[in-house]
Amino acid sequence: MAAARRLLGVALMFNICLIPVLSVDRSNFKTCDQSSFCRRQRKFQPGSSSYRAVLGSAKLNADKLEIQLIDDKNQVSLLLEVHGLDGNMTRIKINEVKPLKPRYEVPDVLIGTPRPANLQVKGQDDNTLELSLGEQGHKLLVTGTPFRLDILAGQDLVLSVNSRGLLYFEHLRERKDTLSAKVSSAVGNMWHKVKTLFSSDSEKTDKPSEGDDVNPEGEEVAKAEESKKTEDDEPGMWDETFKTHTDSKPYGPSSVGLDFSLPGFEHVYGIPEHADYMKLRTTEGTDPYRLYNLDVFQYELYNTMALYGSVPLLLAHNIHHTLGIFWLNAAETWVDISSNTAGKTLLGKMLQYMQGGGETPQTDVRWMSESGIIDVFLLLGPTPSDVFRQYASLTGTQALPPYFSLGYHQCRWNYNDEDDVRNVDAGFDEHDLPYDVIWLDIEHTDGKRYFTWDPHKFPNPKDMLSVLKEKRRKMVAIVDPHIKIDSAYKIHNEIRSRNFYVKTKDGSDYEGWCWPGSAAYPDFTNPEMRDWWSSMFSYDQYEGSMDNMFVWNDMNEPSVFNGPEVTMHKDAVHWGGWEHREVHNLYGLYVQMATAQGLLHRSGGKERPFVLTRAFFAGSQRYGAVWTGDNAAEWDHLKMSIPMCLSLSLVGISFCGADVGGFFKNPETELLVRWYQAGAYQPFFRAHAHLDTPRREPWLHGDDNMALIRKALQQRYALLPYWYTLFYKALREGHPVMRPLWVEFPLDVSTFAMDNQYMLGSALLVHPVTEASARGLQIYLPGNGEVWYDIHSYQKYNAPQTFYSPVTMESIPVFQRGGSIIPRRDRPRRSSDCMRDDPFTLYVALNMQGEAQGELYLDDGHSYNYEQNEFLYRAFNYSAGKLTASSLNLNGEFKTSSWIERIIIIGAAKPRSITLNLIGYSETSLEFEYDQAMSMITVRKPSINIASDFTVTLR
Ligand code: NBV
Repeated sequence: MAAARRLLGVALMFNICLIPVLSVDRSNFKTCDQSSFCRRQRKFQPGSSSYRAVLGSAKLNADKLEIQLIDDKNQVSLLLEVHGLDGNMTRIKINEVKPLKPRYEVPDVLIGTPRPANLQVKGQDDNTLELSLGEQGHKLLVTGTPFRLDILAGQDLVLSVNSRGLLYFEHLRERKDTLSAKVSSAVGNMWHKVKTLFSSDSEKTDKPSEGDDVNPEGEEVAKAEESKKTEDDEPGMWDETFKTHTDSKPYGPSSVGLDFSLPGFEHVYGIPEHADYMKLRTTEGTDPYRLYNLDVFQYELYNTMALYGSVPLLLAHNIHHTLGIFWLNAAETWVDISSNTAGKTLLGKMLQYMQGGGETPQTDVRWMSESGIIDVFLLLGPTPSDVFRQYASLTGTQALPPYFSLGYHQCRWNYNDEDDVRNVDAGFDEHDLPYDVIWLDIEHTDGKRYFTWDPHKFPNPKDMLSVLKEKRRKMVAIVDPHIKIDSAYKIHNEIRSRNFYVKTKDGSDYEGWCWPGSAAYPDFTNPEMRDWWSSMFSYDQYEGSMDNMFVWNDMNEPSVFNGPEVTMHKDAVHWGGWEHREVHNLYGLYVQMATAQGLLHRSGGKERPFVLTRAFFAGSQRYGAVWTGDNAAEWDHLKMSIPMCLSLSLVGISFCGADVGGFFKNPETELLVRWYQAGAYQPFFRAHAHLDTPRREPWLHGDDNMALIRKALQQRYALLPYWYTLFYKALREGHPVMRPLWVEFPLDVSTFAMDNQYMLGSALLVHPVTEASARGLQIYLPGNGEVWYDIHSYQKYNAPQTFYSPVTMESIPVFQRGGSIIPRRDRPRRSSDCMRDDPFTLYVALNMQGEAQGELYLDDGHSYNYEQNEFLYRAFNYSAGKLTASSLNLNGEFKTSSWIERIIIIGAAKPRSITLNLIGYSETSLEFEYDQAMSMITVRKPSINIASDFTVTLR
């Protein structure tokens, strides 16, 4: 039996490595129809809600309104809570009044208890309650029968809840079928038993605490209600089989769902991860967008299938408002989108509008989750940056990356041994290519036992790391969460002896097949397990590791080769007795959280970690970077990297990238070069390739192509100060680093669906070439009365305009916005660390008013000393012929020898003289050159320390 399983595992592994045809095997993954709760909910069509809110039961205390909801079909009652939240948000929770057992509420995603804000009753009639909501004059109307909520901004209705009557709440129940009832014990007793399995003094405060044992009253109520119910059991409610796997569903149906209507909105975004356009499309006639973290082998583009990560945040934008709906639920979730304008052409919509007969465009969103409660945050904006700030106040902001991690990463599956690493590293020097990090994939371990090294291929990891360290470079090694079951493997023995593995429904350690063969899965939902895992990264535990080695978590969906949909069985049991179904989408976040903690602890809390993860959830931004998994060397995959990262950026995950070159298949040289050019302008910049692909280091494609790649790398490195400043702003304000155009131009409807070009911060517009044999491309430069400058030629463009830009293989179309100042470090170096004290060039791009502003953030790039004010945050301001530099935060102080070696002012008239005023010095005149054709001034060697306040005056 064991041998047969092993064989199956090997076969599976081979399949996974060797299938020649590149397309997903859809039959491995459920459609909505095959996921019984999705099928049940979708069958439930819009109409009048059977729920009524008993307004007479309303209890209002300062920031919370509680009302009972009754389902007139079965008399089950639910409790609705509406919370006023500080910062123009509201939270709506719906749960059973007396569930048979506690329902899961997602822990560890919110960074704290959201700050409350007052709710006040403003009016009431028989069927409606009117409340004031937030500081921006929003109103909330609660309608009794049928139950619905409406939110108004002034006179505008911006969001309605349950207006389509799709509130769906499967209350927990005893199984009626007598035969099964004999076999399975009552739900409450079962829960009690499972919990006892996990009870230990290790249980801490974030475990379910209130009412988590059998609720005797609950049983009574349930029994009484049983008689009233007319619901029939449907297939899939008490067990569900998909392919060869049966989900035993010991607690029966438990799904929840709710609809939201967005009148006036035609554009909705977010809910990654899907390999699809940035603007979400209507799912009428297709499957809903699915959020269920899965290892999808050879994923397909342009569809709504689930991928490795999930963030249940949807954004809506129109010229008046930006809103967010954050559905805090970690179970399998599906999201349906419909719209009354879908399918209508722009002309059709315009005609309708001109004839005055048009209905208001509206988007409807329906969320459906397999279990848990309804816990949803409505982020009321009203601007894009308000929504980013609101979401950040709930789930935190992007961790500030160590500076090196914004450089270029060289990866493949696998660098074979220490010599290979040394040679590749030397190749970069030999060919004058900057890079920061070389990566090791699973083959570096001793038989896929993570935290170990293959004794033959990597006998002296510390020597290897030391060589890299001397060159001021780093390494990243992979640590996956599946643990080889091997009694000679320390990590396995320790986890087993501490009882830290996820359990099967029967209480034994859950086992599955993965890279090491038979493997078990640490229960990362257990805080003690996470602490222990973190401790494994200390230098004395992780032998051969050093402080320039960082980590990569793969397969953390979790991937289980022989599990249902290549993941863990939903009836597996976690800490606190919770089923895997409840926590599935959180598992990957916890793996990255524990790993990042480990890297932090190994440095005594001093050094910033770098951890890349494949699976993620809301809040993952706090722990590091995310990549888009196993893409392919195809032009469409290159294109798709932009909307995929934009969608992630919109939901707080700014540190995103796609495998440069494509993971599967072998890119033709043109595609590889174009991918480097695009990747250089995406936040996480790493080349990666499948084990079976030919080597593709930059020097293997001929000198001309290598030169093109070198140029792309150099552009990346020159802009590192700008990238770092953007990441600092993301940390502080929650603004995405890479942004859709509409975020910067929220009134320009023509940008709302654009995802082939984007902004980096507010100053750069990037439109990478993603077509084969491109001769040119259409570029749109937005902004009424604005100007833009090509960053390579300095050519000026008036906006708004769309124009055809001819391209060569050298072209990476990037434009600096008039009105911005960008600091760059233009001297090519070996790695980012080698640039630490390099001088800056300020690129001042004037707008039509002859003005410009910019910022620079600077610190040591690796520690947390910035929290103790060891940083510089500089402001540059150009107006009326004067460039001034001052501090944006006077508390910050950081010693640096970096100086300004050049100031380039673009879009300026020729001055007669340029002088410098530095506090404490007399005025000096500066040398400059003027390029008439480009209206460009180059001020040479002003020789000012970057920390100094100064004024440069043009006369
Ligand atoms: O560890 C091997 C690969 C890795 O290179 C890739 O980046 C991951 O996304 N890993 C997946 C496992 C198997 C892929 C077929």
